[in-house]
Amino acid sequence: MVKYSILLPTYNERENLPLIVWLLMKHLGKSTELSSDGISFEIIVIDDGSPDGTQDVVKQLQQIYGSEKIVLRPREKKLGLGTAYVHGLKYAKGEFIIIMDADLSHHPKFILDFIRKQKEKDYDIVTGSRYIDHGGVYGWDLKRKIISRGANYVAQVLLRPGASDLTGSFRLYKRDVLQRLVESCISKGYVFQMEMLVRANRANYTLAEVPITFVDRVYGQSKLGGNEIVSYVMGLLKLFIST
Ligand SMILES: Nc1nc2c(ncn2[C@@H]2O[C@H](COP(=O)(O)OP(=O)(O)O)[C@@H](O)[C@H]2O)c(=O)[nH]1
Ligand SMILES: *[C@@H]1O[C@H](CO)[C@@H](O)[C@H](O)[C@H]1NC(C)=O
Ligand SMILES: [Mg+2]
Repeated sequence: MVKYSILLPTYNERENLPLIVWLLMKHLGKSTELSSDGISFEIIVIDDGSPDGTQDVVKQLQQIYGSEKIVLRPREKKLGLGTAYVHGLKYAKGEFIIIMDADLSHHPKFILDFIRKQKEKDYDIVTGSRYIDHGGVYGWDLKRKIISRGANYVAQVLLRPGASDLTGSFRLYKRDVLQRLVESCISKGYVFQMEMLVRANRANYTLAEVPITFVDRVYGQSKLGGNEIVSYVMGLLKLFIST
């Protein structure tokens, strides 16, 4: 049976984690048209020493669901998302890897769409897109919508990446494809997600998109700030020059 490893990077997600895990069980653990007794999957939580006690919550969830299903692979301190994926990948047992945010912005119900799409043509990557039909963003103010759209538009023009949503981070990868891409990527922050797709495009990996709706987090704080925008623009230009 094909196995999927879900990588959940967390930093201060104590409130969100029980709900996201429950939703994952609800949507993947039951019988669907894809599989009569649920999808075979594991959840790998990569927590970067969250001061809010996220890891205690993970341990409680392990009591409920088992430590095979919920795997905790913590790190000492906040080291960033890119290296969190590399770290989680080391322990992943699945043939396919799903990356998603743990803050409920990415709803687990879409994972079945990713899996179904991947099977259609044995795609290397399936990426969630907010910017195709039936996709969307909820809960952002106009300013943040404009920043996100603008960032994506400029990147489309400069990089021609063959994907409509570059800065999103809800994706399914073949395990070895993710491994190779992640090793070749050097960016941080939002540029990292974009670099992954640009390099995938340059390496001719096959990619498909599924629409997702993104809902802004209710609990906790987002990492987007003024610094993020400056480093996005710098990173984008670097990619433009180097790929
Ligand atoms: N392990 C780890 N997770 C992180 C780090 N920064 C953010 N995250 C997690 O990555 C996901 C996306 O982060 P978030 O701040 O919501 O980004 P945004 O949605 O783009 O504003 C969430 O699940 C965070 O908890 C980090 O440095 N290390
Ligand atoms: C990708 O495909 C194009 C067009 O078929 C080809 O010219 C190019 O050499 C390929 N690149 C790689 C890295 O395989
Ligand atoms: Mg978020």
